[in-house]
Amino acid sequence: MATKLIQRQLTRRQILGMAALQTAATLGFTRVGLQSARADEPAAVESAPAIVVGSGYGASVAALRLGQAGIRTLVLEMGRLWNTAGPDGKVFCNTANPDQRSMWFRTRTEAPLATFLWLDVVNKDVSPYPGVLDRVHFDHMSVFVGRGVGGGSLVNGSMAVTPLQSYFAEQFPTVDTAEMYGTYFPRARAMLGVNTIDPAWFESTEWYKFTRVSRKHAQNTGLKTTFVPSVYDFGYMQREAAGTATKSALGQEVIYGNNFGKKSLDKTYLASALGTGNVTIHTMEKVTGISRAGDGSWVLSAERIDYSGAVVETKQYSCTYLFLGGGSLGTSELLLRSRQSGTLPALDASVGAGWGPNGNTMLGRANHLWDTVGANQSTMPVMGIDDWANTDNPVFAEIAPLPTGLEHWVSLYLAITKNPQRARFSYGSGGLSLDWSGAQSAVSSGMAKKLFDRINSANSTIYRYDLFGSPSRVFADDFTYHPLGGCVLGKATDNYGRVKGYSRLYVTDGSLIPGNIGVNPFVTITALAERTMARVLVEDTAP
Ligand code: FAE
Repeated sequence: MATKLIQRQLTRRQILGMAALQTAATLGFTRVGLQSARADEPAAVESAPAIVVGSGYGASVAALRLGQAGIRTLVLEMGRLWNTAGPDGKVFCNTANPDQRSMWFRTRTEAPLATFLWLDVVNKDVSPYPGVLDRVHFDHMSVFVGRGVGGGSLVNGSMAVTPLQSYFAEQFPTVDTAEMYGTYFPRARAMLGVNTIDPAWFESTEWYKFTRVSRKHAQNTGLKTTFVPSVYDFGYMQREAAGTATKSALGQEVIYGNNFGKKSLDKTYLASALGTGNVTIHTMEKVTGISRAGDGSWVLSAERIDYSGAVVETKQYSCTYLFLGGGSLGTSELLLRSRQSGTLPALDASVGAGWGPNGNTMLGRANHLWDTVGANQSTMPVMGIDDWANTDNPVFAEIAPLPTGLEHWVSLYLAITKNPQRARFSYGSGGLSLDWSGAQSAVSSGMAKKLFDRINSANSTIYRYDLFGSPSRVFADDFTYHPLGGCVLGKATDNYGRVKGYSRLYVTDGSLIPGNIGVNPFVTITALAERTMARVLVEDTAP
C-alpha cells in the first residue's frame, strides 16, 4: 500500500517535472525548475548547496538523487532545452533533411557516413545554431556528443546494454561486482525505462529486415548474435509501423534527435529530478573554470551564450558540493583547464589519462543483389554480433541501420573492439588536445577486419568502399560515439568518484570508465553514478 502510494507520488512528481520542462520551453526560459516556471521568481540562483555540471547520464543521476535527498541543486548545461517545435511543427529534424537544429554551431552537417556511392549527398549546409549533435575534432580522432538538456540521450541509438560481468570486473577491479549487478545495474535499467523488442514482431516486420539479413550472415559464419535492450519504446514503434502513431524511429530520426518514442533523460531522470522541487536547470551556460574559496566552497565561472553563440553574460556560482557530469570531454577539459590556470593544483597526475574510444569502428558490407536489406529501416539497433568470448579477437558488433528510404544492399555495423590502446588529454593555449594516434585507431579497425573478413568469406561478400569519404576507405576508425576515460575511477578519483586532492568534488560521468567497456556505455555510466550517489549521500552530506 505504502509502496503504491510512493510510486503514485513519484509518477505525479515526474509529471510535474515534465510540465516544468514544457512550460519553460514554451516561455523560452533558460532556467527550468518547478519554482522557476513562476513569473515572480527572482533572478538567477547564484549559489546552491549542490551544483551539477552537464545534464547527461551521470549528471542526471546526481541531480535526481540530490533532489530526492532534499538538497537544493542547480544543473548547468551548455546546450539548449529541446522541447519547442520549430516552424515544421517538430522539435528535432531528421537525418534525411537536417537543418540548423542538427549540429552544434556548424555551417555544414558532419554525419558519421560521409558519402554514398562516393557522392557528397549525405551532408547538408546549415546555419550556425546550438544544434543537438556536436562532433569535436582532435588530431586523429573525432568524438560525437549530444548537446542539450539530456546530453547524449538526445542523440544516441538507445541501445541499453549491460556489460559482461567478467569484463566489468576486469575494467573495475576495485568495484564490488555483485553489488553492481545485484543493485545498481537493475536500478539504472528500471529508471532508464529499458525494454526489449517483441521477438515475434522482430521476425515479421519489414523495418528489421536489415537486421535479419546481418544475423543470417553471422550465423553462416558460425557467429553468435544477441538481442540488445533499448530505451526506445517498442510499443510505440509497433504503433508507428501500424500507422497509428507519428513516425520517429521509423521516420529516419535518431542522431539529430527523436521527436517521439525515445525515453531520453528529460523524460526519465531529469523529469523526476525536477519533480522533487529541489532541482533547477540553467541552459545555454558553459562552465569554464573551477576554484576553491577560502571558506572551502566551490566557485564556478560560467558563460551564458545566446542562439548565435555570442557570450551574453559571464556568471559566477558557488556551492558546497560539486558534481561533474560534462562527459569524458567536458569533465576532462574542465579539470585540466582549472589545473592549468592554477586554481586546482592538487589534482592527481592521472587526470586526463586513460582515454579510449571504446574500440569503435564503423564499416559497411555489400550484399548480393538477392539479399535485399529493405528500403524501410528502423533507426534503432536491436541486435549485436557477439564474438567477445573469442580471446584472440574480442569484438561486439552492433548491427546498425542505414535508413535512406531506398534499397541499397548495405549491411552497416558499429564494431566495439577490445582495443587496449589509451590516450591522454592535455590543456594548453589551443584548448583541449588528445594524443590519440592513427596507429592506435588501426588496432580497432584491424580487429574489426579480422571478424568481418570471416563474415565476408563465409557469405562470398565484400566491403563497401563508398561510405566514408576517401576513395577506398572501408573502416571508419577515426571517430567514436563512445568517449570514455580522462578521470578514471580509482586513479584520478577514489573508488566512488571523489576527485583525489579535493573534498566535496565528484565525477559521475563517462570519464570514470577506463577507455573501454565492451558494449555501448550509457547503462554502465548510469549504474556507476547510482553507486556514487548512494555512497556520497550517506557518507559526505550527513549533518
Ligand atoms: P553526456 O551524455 O555526454 O552529457 C554531457 C553533457 O554535459 C552534455 O549535455 C554537454 O553539453 C554538457 N557539458 C559538457 N561540458 C559542459 C560545461 N563545461 N558546462 C556545461 N555543460 C557542459 O555525458 N551509448 C549507448 O549506451 N547506447 C547507444 O545506443 C549509443 N548510441 C550513441 C549514438 C550517438 C550518435 C552518440 C553521440 C552517442 C551514443 N552513445 C550510446 C553514447 C552515449 O550517449 C554516451 O556514452 C553518454 O551520453 C555519455 O554520458 P555522460 O554522462 O558521460
